[in-house]
Amino acid sequence: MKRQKRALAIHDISCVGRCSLTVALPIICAAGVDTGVLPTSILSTHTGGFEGFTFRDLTEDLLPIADHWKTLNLEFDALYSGFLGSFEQIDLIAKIFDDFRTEKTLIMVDPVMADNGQLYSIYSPEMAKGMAKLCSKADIVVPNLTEAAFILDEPYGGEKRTHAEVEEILKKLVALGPKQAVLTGISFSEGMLGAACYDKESGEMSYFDGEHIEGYYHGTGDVFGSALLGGLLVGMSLERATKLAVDYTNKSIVLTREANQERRYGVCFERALPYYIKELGIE
Ligand code: PXL
Repeated sequence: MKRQKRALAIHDISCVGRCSLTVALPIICAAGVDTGVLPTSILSTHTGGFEGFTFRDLTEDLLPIADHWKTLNLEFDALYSGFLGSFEQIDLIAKIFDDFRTEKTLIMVDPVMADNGQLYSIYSPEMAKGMAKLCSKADIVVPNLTEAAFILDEPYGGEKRTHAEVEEILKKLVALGPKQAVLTGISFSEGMLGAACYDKESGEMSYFDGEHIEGYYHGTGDVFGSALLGGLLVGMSLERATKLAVDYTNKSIVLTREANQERRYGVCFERALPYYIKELGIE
């Protein structure tokens, strides 16, 4: 049997509402990867649709946890960051990337901070500058169109885009430092929604989409990013992993619609896991 890979997921724990770690952990594990967690904060629910959520910032815990791992000589095949608990965490996570980076480590940054043209309620515009810095340290970045606009300090132009516009955004993203970029939430044609990926070295750009299901489904960026990472860690190409992440996220949304479930509770990604595992080709 092949050596089992180990990943570290650096996101918040939103106790209810299926996003961040409650999504990343099961999906990356489903790819057969030993997945550790570094929680950036703990919230009773995510911030997108519930009144009165609690929020505990874990900024002070990040380095002591990572320092303990250093004493164990722990190594990771992937470091995957998402929603951060404070502005200060950007520099701390950049340091953790430096401390745990080896030849084999894939560093993936999802600059979780905004959607639909707007920053999430707990973030200020300075977060965008910091996230751009963190993205420069990554091997691969996975923003949605809104986050890409904030990172590149450009106006958000909506989800309907031409291939030429998307190409320009992807090229600007890799110019920040990463080798690869995947842009999500793009609509190239009426009724469709998907993602585009770009590899700086090969110059290859690919686009994948599926039926655009109306309404805002929470946590889908985390489902997408986690599925993408799982695919990359089992050895899929960027194109194959992006296509699988698009299809898996889409299936999860379709199942949520069929179950007639409240969208703020996230998507039924669990029910699409058998499909994901089958497509990964792992036994
Ligand atoms: O899915 C992104 C996300 C993660 N974590 C928290 C959030 C959000 C989006 O709103 O509020 C706490």
